[in-house]
Amino acid sequence: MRSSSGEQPAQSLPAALRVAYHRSDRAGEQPARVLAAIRFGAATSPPAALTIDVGLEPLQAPGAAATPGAELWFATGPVHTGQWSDDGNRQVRFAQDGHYLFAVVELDEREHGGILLTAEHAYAAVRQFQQQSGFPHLLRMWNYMDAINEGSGDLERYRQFNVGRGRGLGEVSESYPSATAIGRQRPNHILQVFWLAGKVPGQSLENPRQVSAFNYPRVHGPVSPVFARALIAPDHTLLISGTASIVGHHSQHHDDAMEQLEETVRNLSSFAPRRPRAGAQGDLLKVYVRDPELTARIAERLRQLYPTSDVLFVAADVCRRELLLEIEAISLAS
Ligand code: 3EB
Repeated sequence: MRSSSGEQPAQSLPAALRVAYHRSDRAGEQPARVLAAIRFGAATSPPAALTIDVGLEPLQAPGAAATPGAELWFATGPVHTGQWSDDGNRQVRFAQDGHYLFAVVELDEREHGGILLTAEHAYAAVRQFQQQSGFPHLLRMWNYMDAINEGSGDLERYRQFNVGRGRGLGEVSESYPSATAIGRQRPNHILQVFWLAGKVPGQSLENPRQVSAFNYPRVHGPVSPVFARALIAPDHTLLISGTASIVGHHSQHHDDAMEQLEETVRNLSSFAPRRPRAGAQGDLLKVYVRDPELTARIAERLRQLYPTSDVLFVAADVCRRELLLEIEAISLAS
């Protein structure tokens, strides 16, 4: 937080983020307090201050242990929860632990007049909430929506989402958070936006192999996606945005999932020098796959490449119709 009156802000080291995938066969093994549980499909999870049910189906990777069904963000201090509504009565649910805040806004497109206005209203709520939250710095955002590739040209729903997001968020005074935007395969009319914010800013990173999304040329839509390729959180955790087979701003290897995987891995590798010197813990990877049939081959290759990572697969549509998979990653600092 910026101090306007000149007093010294506290310089204590920001608390270390702790995140893990939860498997239902390990119920009862998580004694730590959970700030936020992000649950996929009909998965169960330990009690959490904030539970976010995401309508994306987890997929079983052959040979793996039980399918992880939830992503748990553990509390780093005493937890407070609340509900807040903006001037348009849009509800934000949140939980914070003194260091970090998790929050979610879920809007029904049928009540907001389509994806563009729904995104605009959701992001207006994000902006208003953030201004008064005490956790002003957006670190990581997820956007889940229906039928992301429906519509053609500038009317494609992902592009309309981008118009609404840009309008709702308005001018931002600092760099963008890392993010994911993904399509549900079973529609429920809900635009779901959830995010991690902090008291201290992160450091956003761009990928030298890719045009920054906020500088995409007009051909990808009237308003560019506003996110950073990655962000280093205050505790040095590396949060890599949804990453796909895009070089420059062009999709590569149309219709070849395994080649897209290799390109995506090269994109992820750009951030390898920025990985914190991790302890024993491996990275967390979340893989969004358009065709669940591809899970086994992708899982096998990822096991070769990242033997110590924990990988969660979900069935989902990627924001360009030719893209068959997308991967986001977390490299924990401790
Ligand atoms: C891309 O690189 C792929 O709109 O928030 C990845 C991560 C993608 C975040 C977003 C979109 C977003 O353009 C898509």
